[in-house]
Amino acid sequence: MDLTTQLGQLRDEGLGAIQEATGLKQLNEIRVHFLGKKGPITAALRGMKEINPEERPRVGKFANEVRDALQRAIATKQDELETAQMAAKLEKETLDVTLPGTPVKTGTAHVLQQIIDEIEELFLGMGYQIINGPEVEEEHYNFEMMNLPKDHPARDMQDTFYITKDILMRTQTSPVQARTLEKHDFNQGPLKMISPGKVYRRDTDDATHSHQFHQIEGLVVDRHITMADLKGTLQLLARKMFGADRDIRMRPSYFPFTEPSAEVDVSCFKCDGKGCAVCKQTGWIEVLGAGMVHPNVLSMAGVNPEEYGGFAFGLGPDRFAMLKYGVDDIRNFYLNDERFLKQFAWKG
Ligand code: FA5
Repeated sequence: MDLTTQLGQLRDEGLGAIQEATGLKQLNEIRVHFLGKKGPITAALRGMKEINPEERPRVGKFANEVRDALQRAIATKQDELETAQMAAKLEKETLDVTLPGTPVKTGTAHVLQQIIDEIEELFLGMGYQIINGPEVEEEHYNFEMMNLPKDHPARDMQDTFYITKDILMRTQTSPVQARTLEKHDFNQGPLKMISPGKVYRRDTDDATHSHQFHQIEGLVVDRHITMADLKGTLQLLARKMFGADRDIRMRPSYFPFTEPSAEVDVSCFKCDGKGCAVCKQTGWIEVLGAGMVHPNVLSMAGVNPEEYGGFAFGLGPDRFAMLKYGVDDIRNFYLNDERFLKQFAWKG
């Protein structure tokens, strides 16, 4: 068989195979088979030297035409197969954009965070700064700098978890007072701050006690601060949190870091002071501790108590939330039970 006939046969065979190919892999095999280095067309071309030199240009041209025809057919088929493959894929992956989506569960601020936010907002409005302190605290700041020297009996009321002999989980937010006083430059103006955060005590958990709870510390230090300033500030706080008609009263108390010290009660919002189960028939509910900053606390932090004085208070947002929303067990705040938490979602 002469070379031209052989090439013609290869072309027909190749075109037939290409036509029938059903996949890209198969098409590639066909390409390699017919056009590859070891394929029949390359072999046929190698046989050119055997033919008559006059015939060579014609046969050579024909060989090129055969190769081009096969290449074109392969390219066309490849396009066709790829389009079909894409169409099949799209068909399989069709999305129905009108189907309803899976509802996204949105969270809300925890009820305790809501209380903290409300109190922060009130004090920010009065020009206070919000200052955070460490939860893992030095005994030095938690006790000594708060005028509770080693072996002071009042330490017993605030036993806690010790990390080392000198480092503990803070029992109160009061150490932030000392840390802030040490740094404050009174030439820049008075110090007005609140400090919210978690505190820890070795209390046995019950309906009103948790071994981890929250406090918000308040501290104002300047010249000429009086107990009337403290009372006015706490009155505002009580009214913001428990209603515009609330009153407060201050009973003498003791804290090592304030002198004089007071327990602060708010008139019962349930019975308006007449006496009910919430206020245990007294008309008043105890909500926080407060007092005038003890001169020792000032001088230990490098502030001259002859020149400066101030007030401080410490409240438990957990107890505020219990009172405000009638929650009868503090442990509910820490159980992460959605049925409980969702009741406060309307605010978050
Ligand atoms: C203090 O911790 C003082 N540092 C507060 C203070 C600051 C007084 C500045 C004066 C000046 P006390 O131990 O009473 O005080 O705690 C303050 C508040 O924390 C309490 O009124 C109560 O609301 C809350 N609290 C105390 N112990 C617990 C507990 N185990 N679980 C939940 N709340 C608690």
